[in-house]
Amino acid sequence: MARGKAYRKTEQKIEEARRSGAKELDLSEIGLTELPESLGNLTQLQTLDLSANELTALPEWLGQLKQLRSLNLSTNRLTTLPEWLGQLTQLQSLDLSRNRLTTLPEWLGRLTQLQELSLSGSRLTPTMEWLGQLTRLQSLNLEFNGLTTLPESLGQLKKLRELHLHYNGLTMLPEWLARLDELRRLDISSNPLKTFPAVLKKLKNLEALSVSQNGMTALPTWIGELSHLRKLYAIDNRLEDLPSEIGNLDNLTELHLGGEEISFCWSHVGGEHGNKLKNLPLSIGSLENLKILDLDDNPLNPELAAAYKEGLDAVKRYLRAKAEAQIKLNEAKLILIGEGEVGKSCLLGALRGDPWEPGKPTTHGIEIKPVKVTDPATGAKIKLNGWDFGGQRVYRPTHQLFFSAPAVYLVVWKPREGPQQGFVKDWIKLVKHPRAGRQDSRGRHTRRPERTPTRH
Ligand SMILES: Nc1nc2c(ncn2[C@@H]2O[C@H](COP(=O)(O)OP(=O)(O)OP(=O)(O)O)[C@@H](O)[C@H]2O)c(=O)[nH]1
Ligand SMILES: [Mg+2]
Repeated sequence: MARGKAYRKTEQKIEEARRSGAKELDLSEIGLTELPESLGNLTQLQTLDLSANELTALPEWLGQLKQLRSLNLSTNRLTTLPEWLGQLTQLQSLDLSRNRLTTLPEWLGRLTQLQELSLSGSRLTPTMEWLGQLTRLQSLNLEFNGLTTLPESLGQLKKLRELHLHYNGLTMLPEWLARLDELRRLDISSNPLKTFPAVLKKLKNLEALSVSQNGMTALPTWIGELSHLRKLYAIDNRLEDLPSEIGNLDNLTELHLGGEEISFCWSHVGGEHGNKLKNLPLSIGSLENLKILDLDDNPLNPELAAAYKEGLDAVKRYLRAKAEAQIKLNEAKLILIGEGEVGKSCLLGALRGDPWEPGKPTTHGIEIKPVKVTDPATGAKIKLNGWDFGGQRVYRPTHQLFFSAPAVYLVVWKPREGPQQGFVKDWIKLVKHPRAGRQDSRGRHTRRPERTPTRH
């Protein structure tokens, strides 16, 4: 009989542990319905794993194992917890998840040495004041409990570093959660939160965060302030855009926005996938520590989709290239042209705010001097590089070579003598067709179509 076999196998394991004086014993996944009494003699045991069996009750004599530091009772069929469990005050780790418990007794609050407690799938109620007594807790698992609010006593667990709230009914996170400022890992995936909880802004030490499967349409810009964040999971939401501030998360190694991994504990189990991202903020291209970027199941634009297919480096390259193309230099070329002695150099000096210089000498070749101006619409500072050409005819053929660049062209003439005398039309023609009629190096006339400069 299968049950008899499991029982005998267990007895053997117990006997081995007795002989070797083992401090740890793994009796998980054996199909046990009852425990051999010989287990009660292993008083030296510090770690006992009874998970994934079919136990419906725990025998009284198990309470003799007073040295136990870690007890795993998860995935059994326990309906009640015996009171002697409250006497195992050395316990640092207790896993009661996935049983058939209807209530959790208050005396669990006596286990004040506990650092790790798992109550996943335990039909919890939000009124569990005894939780607040477990002030040494560093990790608390409350997944799969249908909680619509959190027990306020949680706010007293100042040492908590890890909190698992996956698959509950939370529509908001309370403000008092900010007291848990030691929190490093927080899993609030698979809740109906809808919006990114504001209280997270205060949890500055967060290193791993999952907000997957919450029906969120946006991530806040202040997410960039959670500077310790290394892993961020936001899959299966309705995100259409990401804030560019995500690029401030220098420590980010993993960003999950797509398919499989819901959080640092859970993978996908059916339902809707992905988000609605078409683009990514260009700032993501500068996240040097990023090693995993999951964008599966998003309607990415064709360019980004192609880069994503190639891998993370290609995505980063694509984003960086796009960012470079968008850098604004706020510089422009200002080219002053016109006949000799019409006042080009003096005009450039006046634009620069230089003092008036009587009897200014003629310009030989080109002089380049900057002019600083402010855009009246945006207040942006713009640097104009003023190119002041000598107007004498002898310089003209060489100057024309510069007339193909995009620039602001300023044709100067003496108003008293009029535009005709200043050959204004000819100068404009020269700017429009800089190389028309020019001779090539062999002395032939060339009339090739040229790139037209930007004219203003
Ligand atoms: N009265 C008057 N004289 C000016 C004005 N602007 C320039 N001048 C004089 O005109 C002369 C030529 O001025 P420039 O600014 O050197 O002329 P330019 O066009 O740069 O001359 P090139 O460099 O030879 O092509 C100088 O002697 C200036 O003093 C003006 O607005 N009014
Ligand atoms: Mg001059």
